[in-house]
Amino acid sequence: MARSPEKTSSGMEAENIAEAIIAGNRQMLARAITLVESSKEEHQEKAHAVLDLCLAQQSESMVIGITGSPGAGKSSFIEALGEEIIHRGLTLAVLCIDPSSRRSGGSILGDKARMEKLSTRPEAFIRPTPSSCHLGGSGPRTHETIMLTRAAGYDVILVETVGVGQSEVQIENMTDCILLLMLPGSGDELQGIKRGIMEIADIICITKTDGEQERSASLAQADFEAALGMLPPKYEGFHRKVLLTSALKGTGIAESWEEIATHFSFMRERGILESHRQEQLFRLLEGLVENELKKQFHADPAVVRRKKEIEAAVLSHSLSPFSGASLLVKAFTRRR
Ligand SMILES: Nc1nc2c(ncn2[C@@H]2O[C@H](COP(=O)(O)OP(=O)(O)O)[C@@H](O)[C@H]2O)c(=O)[nH]1
Ligand SMILES: [Mg+2]
Repeated sequence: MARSPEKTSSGMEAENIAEAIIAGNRQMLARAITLVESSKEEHQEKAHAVLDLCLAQQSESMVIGITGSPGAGKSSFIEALGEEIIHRGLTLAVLCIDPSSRRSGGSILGDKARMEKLSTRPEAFIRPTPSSCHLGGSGPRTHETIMLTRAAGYDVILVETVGVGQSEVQIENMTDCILLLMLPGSGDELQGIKRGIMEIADIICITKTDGEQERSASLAQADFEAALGMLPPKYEGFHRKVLLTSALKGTGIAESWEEIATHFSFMRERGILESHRQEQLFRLLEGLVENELKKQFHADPAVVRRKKEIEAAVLSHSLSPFSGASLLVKAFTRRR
């Protein structure tokens, strides 16, 4: 497709940016992600041009979500797992989209410190929390960031995210495999776990099973296994495991990687990986169209003009919500 050469702030053309990303230039990847995260329209246009050019180069990256409550030990686990991944001769990108990191401010630094070893590795690319990250997990920008990172050819992409609120669906929509990290706890504490997050997890890792926690860990393991047993299987024929890990001692980390690899083999053999990715693209397309339509609808002058009056009519029971919605949509579409 012929494109007019759109310039970035630094004057580079989309073609050159995409080429550099595909060639493995990390600075360019980081800059392209910043472009993607920018809310300026000209940056968005440029970002989309780069993304289109990167589409032909999507590598077979394993996209893995690492989710769990703040403080569950995600960043520390990623540091340990990252070392294991590199040790096995693979390259790795880490995308941190933990909204709690942004809220607590200081913990972005904390994350960097926690991934200190990993961030000095030439095999690893670390991207901390984007400034545009909103509560509820990752927005559509994460999809774009993952696409750019895949074009850069990383074997493994780890996405750190807090499993809160609506974000479960989003995590599922952009990863191939989900690890749920849980602190050792049993009985009553299990009650607090959201069913939704347990349902989407492919592997559960109980973290910090060292020191004082070592004794309660196997009890927690049995409890989590029982809890999983009560849920329908995520994939027929795949038994979801509960592993005991400690980033501090380095235990259970190699085992976690092996379980991830087993899960990917399972998905590849059954054709699930491909169909899951196809479904993700389909849902992304649908979601983006819906978002854009919503935006246009709410910004439409005719809608804005009539909205208050129709809302008031609905609230005072003089108009049904059905007729009200129909009138508003008509006000929107008649202008087109
Ligand atoms: N004892 C112990 N502490 C850990 C372990 N992993 C993380 N921590 C501590 O738990 C706290 C939260 O860890 P962090 O990785 O930032 O959790 P995140 O918020 O889920 O990313 C930090 O103080 C870590 O030092 C572990 O394996 N053992
Ligand atoms: Mg963290």
